[in-house]
Amino acid sequence: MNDVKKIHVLILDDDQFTLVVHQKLLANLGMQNISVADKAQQVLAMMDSSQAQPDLILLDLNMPDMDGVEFIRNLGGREYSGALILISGEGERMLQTVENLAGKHRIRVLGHLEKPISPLALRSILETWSQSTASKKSSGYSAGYDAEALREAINGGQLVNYYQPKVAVATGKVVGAEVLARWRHPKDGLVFPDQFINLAEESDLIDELAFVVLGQALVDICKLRESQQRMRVAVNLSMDNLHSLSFPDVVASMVKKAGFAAEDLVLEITESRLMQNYRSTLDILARLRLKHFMLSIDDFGMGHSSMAQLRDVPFNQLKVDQSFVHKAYANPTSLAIYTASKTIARELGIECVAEGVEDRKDWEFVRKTDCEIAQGYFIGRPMPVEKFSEWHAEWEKRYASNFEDKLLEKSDTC
Ligand code: G
Ligand code: G
Ligand code: MN
Repeated sequence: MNDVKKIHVLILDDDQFTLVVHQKLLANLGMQNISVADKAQQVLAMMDSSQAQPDLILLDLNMPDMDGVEFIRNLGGREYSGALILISGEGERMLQTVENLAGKHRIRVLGHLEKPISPLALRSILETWSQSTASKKSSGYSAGYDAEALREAINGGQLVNYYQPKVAVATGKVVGAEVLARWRHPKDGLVFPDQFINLAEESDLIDELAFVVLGQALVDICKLRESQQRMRVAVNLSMDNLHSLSFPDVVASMVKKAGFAAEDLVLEITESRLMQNYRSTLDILARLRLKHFMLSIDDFGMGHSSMAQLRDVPFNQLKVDQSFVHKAYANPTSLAIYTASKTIARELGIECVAEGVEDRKDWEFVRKTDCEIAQGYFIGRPMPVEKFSEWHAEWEKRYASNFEDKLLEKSDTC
């Protein structure tokens, strides 16, 4: 993508005039390898006969023969590995639904644009694409690890904890950090959790992983507290951690040994699939709460992280999923869900955390809407423990100056 001229872009639209206009627009952005088609079938036939796929398709959703949704389904069947930009005159919610659907087919959607498309908006989508392909390359991970390699990594100290700060919105005070596990792979560099958490769950390694992460977190946070004020630490748990009835006792003994207060450990629980054994999961969660650990419902509003969970489990913190926070000020659907989640937390008398506070506008939004705690790239990215104190000092300066100084840009790179 760095060489814009070489990217093969295909414009698919049943309207001839739109084809001409969009072709011109892309040419103005420096693109030289552009093809056009007015029928989806034509594109699929071309892909089948030449075995070649465009790098990017600008896809009109409303087409009389095969519509955009059907076309995406067919692309999914052909394991299309390029990207899509959705174009339509339909409203935002429809575009988002289709964007989601494409994700289910493992097709990357760079964004969506309403007709007539604005050259500026198109350029900004393309720029973000080029940046993200560049950063993917530099992280250099390769998918498909096996359980043995992961077991070695867990036992051999290859897992490292990264810490993402959480701050009180009203005062800017740092209240804690969430631990996000990383695998420092000897060959592939830093590997992210989406590459190994599922594997750990499937190969019965998730308990070992959780204990290593928690053990390291207790050591790191105790060290940090020597130089800073009291801080909570939040550890992510998988539902698969909650089937062994002795789990709360193991956690309690680790925390006690570290001289850590139970109420300073937050356990963030996400449920990506339906609970297998609801009775023992509830037993474990209830006992964790009895021992005064904080229980946080993570990614609230997504998957099975639902109202029923909130009713059944004694959670005392709710984390609104980032998809309802980032840019919520500009999206009426997200805004409605964010506001309702905040109301639920308030009615239940539990803390509310907004995740995904990615830029200054998101920060202003959570401040205006009185959310208690915020977390996101605008405040700080996940970082190794050695970086935390430096980040903290910088954050205090940024906050004190109301983010007017140049340090603002720095938050994107730490
Ligand atoms: O770290 P990233 O920034 O990519 O996190 C991706 C997801 O991985 C998050 O949703 C988080 O809940 C999950 N995750 C990160 N660390 C851990 C961990 O130690 N245990 C479990 N179960 N999930 C984790
Ligand atoms: O456990 P949970 O699903 O909440 O994990 C948080 C995930 O969100 C991690 O992968 C973390 O790196 C990511 N994240 C944290 N802050 C931001 C943000 O401001 N923007 C985006 N896009 N992702 C974020
Ligand atoms: Mn989390």
